[in-house]
Amino acid sequence: MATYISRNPANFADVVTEVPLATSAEIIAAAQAAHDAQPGWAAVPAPARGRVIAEVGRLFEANKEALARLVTREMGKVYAEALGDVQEVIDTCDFFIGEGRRMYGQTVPSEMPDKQLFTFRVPVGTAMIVTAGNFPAAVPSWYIVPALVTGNTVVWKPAEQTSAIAQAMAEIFYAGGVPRDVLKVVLADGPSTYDGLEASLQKGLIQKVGFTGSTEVGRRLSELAARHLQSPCLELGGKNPMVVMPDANIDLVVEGALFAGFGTAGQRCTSLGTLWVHHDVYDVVRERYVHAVENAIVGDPFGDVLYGPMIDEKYLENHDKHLGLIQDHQTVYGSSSVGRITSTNPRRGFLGDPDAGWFAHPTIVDGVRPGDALYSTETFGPLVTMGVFDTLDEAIELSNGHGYGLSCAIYTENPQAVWRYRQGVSAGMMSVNNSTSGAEAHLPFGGNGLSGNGSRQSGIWVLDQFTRWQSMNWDYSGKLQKAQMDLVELPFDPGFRL
Ligand code: UN1
Repeated sequence: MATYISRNPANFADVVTEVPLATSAEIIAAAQAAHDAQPGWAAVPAPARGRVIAEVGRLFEANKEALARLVTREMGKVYAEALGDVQEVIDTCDFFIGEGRRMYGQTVPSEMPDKQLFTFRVPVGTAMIVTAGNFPAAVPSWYIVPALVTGNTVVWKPAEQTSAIAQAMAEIFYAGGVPRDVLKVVLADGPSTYDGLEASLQKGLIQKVGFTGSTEVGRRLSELAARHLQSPCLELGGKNPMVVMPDANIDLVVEGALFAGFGTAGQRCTSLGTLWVHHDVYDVVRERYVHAVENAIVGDPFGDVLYGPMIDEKYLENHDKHLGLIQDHQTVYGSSSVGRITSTNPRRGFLGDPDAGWFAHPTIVDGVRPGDALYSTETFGPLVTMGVFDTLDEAIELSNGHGYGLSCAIYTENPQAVWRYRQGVSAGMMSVNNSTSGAEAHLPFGGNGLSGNGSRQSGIWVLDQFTRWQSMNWDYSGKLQKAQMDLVELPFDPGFRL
């Protein structure tokens, strides 16, 4: 039996958990159990399901610090961000508590007498949710909470790197009153997950696929779902631009770009990709940004640092690959070196023992332009590219040209620039004078183009992912009335003129 050893990425000696990995047959069995449990769960009155979400939210609140400590220990984001990750679960529960008492449908007038029309939201069935390790608490809750409150059952496949967090989360859901077959957690590798999902779709056990992760895997899962005439909920990569206009508040820019570019070691879907700076303020922004990054403290994520380790070795290897894309016309800033931080490749001010974890130097690559590999590659690590523009139209083109469209930001005091940028940018989410990351739990979250298929999570918008509209007409006239044929028309005078 294959097992996965989940280690603290800031301290390899600390084994957080060792878990058996499910085979595809076990994934199918989980899908079968969740599928069998679905009618019973849908029969629980929606307000009662809402109560369960209320209890779950309270338990996340009561366990916030304990879970956040586990998030930092197993995944490596700094503790303040880990608290935020858990807070986003609480916010999501808060938002959906009331949905059990809402889930509104409409009553609609009929075109015929003695007939009434209605619409109902019905659950899609059983969802298979596959999530990444970078937001191990918040992002799964964006799927699981609305799916459950609307009467679906869920098979959740979290990232192996965050196995202990996933198990702890599941226990909180169960303690809040979610039956065990209503939420199944499977820990598995990619190939078994794909095979298990493929077979489960084939058997009609899964009606919705949700996936947060790379564009490449999203495309494969999308193709698979489409073979079963399903439209998955996808939250994929980004190359999120931050546009700095000449009138921007430079203090805010530096602070925002530091958090957006290097928070979570750059491993957010919403992390800053390229900092596009107007040529009038280019030199000053670069100088101040480089200074801030060079002086930032990296290291122990329980300490007061900008960022901790990469999620695991695979993420660090990926980062190293991206460093290989740096071209001769570009200049590197940000640290005394690049790549892994070790005692022989040190970082000034590092907090802790660099050899014990997967830490990486922060890297700014200056001078990026369209056509460069780094212009269009999502780097998902502590690497920010910088480039210059002259006009807002050019900034819009640069923001869109790589095909991703998740998040973006503009820094300016000029409302005209804000509105023109908003209209022109293809991203699903935009910030004004704020970081590319930091979406709130009740706004639509999602992207376009290479960032997703237009599906949205969070807020009221995710309801369309986990419910389908059913319409009903009720004729109480006692005769067959034919739509579009038995017309009710009042007399009128077409020749009337004043
Ligand atoms: C993600 O990176 O997948 O907006 C989610 C943010 C967070 C969520 C990011 N609230 O950065």
